[in-house]
Amino acid sequence: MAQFQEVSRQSSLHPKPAGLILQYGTAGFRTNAKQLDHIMFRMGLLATLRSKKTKATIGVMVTASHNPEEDNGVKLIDPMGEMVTPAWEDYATQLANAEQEDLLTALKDIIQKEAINMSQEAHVFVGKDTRSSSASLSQAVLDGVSCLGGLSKDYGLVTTPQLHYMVCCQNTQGKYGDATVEGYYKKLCQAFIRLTKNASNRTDDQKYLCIDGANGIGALKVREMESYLGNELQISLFNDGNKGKLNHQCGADFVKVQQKPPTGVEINPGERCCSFDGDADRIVYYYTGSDGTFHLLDGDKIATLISTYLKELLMQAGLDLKIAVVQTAYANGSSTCYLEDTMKVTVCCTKTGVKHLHHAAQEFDIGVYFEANGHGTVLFSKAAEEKIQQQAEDGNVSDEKKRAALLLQNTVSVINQTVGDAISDMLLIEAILTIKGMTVQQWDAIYSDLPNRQLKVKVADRRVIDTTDAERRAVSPAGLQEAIDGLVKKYRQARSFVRPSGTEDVVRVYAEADTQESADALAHEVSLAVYRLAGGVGDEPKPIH
Ligand code: 16G
Ligand code: MG
Repeated sequence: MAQFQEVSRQSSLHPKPAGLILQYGTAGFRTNAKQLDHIMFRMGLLATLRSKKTKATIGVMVTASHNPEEDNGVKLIDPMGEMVTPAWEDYATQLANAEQEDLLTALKDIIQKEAINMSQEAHVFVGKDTRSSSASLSQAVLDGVSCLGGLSKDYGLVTTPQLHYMVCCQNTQGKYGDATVEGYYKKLCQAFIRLTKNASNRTDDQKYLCIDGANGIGALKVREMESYLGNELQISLFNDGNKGKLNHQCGADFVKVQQKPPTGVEINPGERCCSFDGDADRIVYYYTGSDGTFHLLDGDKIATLISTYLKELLMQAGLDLKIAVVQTAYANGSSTCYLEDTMKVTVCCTKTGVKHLHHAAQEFDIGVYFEANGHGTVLFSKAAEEKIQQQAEDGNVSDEKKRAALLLQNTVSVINQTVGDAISDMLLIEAILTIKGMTVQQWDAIYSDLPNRQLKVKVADRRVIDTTDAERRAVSPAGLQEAIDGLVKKYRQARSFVRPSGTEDVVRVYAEADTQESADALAHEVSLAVYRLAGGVGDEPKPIH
């Protein structure tokens, strides 16, 4: 077939370095940009097959999120804007690792296994972040698509969640919105303005927000969006990419892991600030106290704020919809207690990685999912959306119920349900704080985080660690879980778990306890146990000072 000849011809222009093996990780391929040209070309091929198979538009996003500028990566997006289904992650890995001369065989193998009709049309949306390597890498994706006769639309510079949104809009024939960046801004900003415009006593102070754009795509897109917001939000944008380096000492991951403010941002005590990550699918908030202390409001605090707000509105609207919060093992123990004991909402715990949380959240009328690192969104079932709409339009309900239902309706519109979205989450959080007349300090005071510590341990082969119970318990190597249990018992309100990272060649260790000293000591002792029982390499972990 001519298509296969074209693949052979073009693939020699995107050759795979012999012997290089890469895995489709938690969120796609991610490594030094120099190793990725063949991967991108091949993901263009795979996206085209996926499109033929699903008879729908597929997305390919070129980004390495919060990784350093030198890295890059690729994420595949399925028809409803969700992350690609796990079976196809395996195909992605197979195709990526086929040696140059075996590429056609690997491709034909997928076509045969999935019984793909090669004469079916294919459509692929492509987007990229601001990395210097992204331009040529996204061209490699486009080359892959055209080889197999697929039609592509290049959105150029967009955030990851914007591309997810476009794919969903396209495949729902515009029901979710217009598949344009302008359509995205209009939908979100109009909903935001409707949510905030009637809020009483809103002061200029409350409209003011300081954003750390991580020197990435999120900064560019916030600038683009500003004109759609009118005067409803006054943004000071820092780390907009004009001078600083992408993700370097800034961005959501830096702030969350280091538990300190990013560089390049002028923060006055008490001011509300937020940080995006490098592809704007994560957000964390923070402020500093007048004594200089740093206060982080992470994904758990965000989930708590959103679910409290939604629960109140549901009650006011007289709607009986089941709301649940989905977290991972990294969720601060205080947040889980607060949600279960005080708020009385269902809490589920899944494995790390957005696809797991997203999947679990789909089981409820309203599923609020957030990772502690700030990735998350809210999913509304179709039935829930319909009930909300009915209540908003029903002529016979009380004014109070109607008002609440209208707020819910606009809340649905401000949310990007396809994936966690820093811009959409930010608008939602700003709207909630406005409607509730709440300061960032009051939000922070809903519960107090337990002190915690995250460490990483290098081992010869991190696959020796196997976990169960949503990664909260280790089943191998032998003796490790018993050792952790013994250590946890020494501290108060303590909890600890270990898991192999899905994005880095390390084992991650998490510990929390009643004081920072205890959390630090526990994390260190558990790291030592991992080092000894799971084949640690290099120097033994040192205590934290
Ligand atoms: C990826 C995941 C994120 C997860 C992180 C864990 C997506 C879009 N991103 O960044 O959800 O928290 O990996 O990394 O799924 P780790 O396995 O190295 O700890
Ligand atoms: Mg990201």
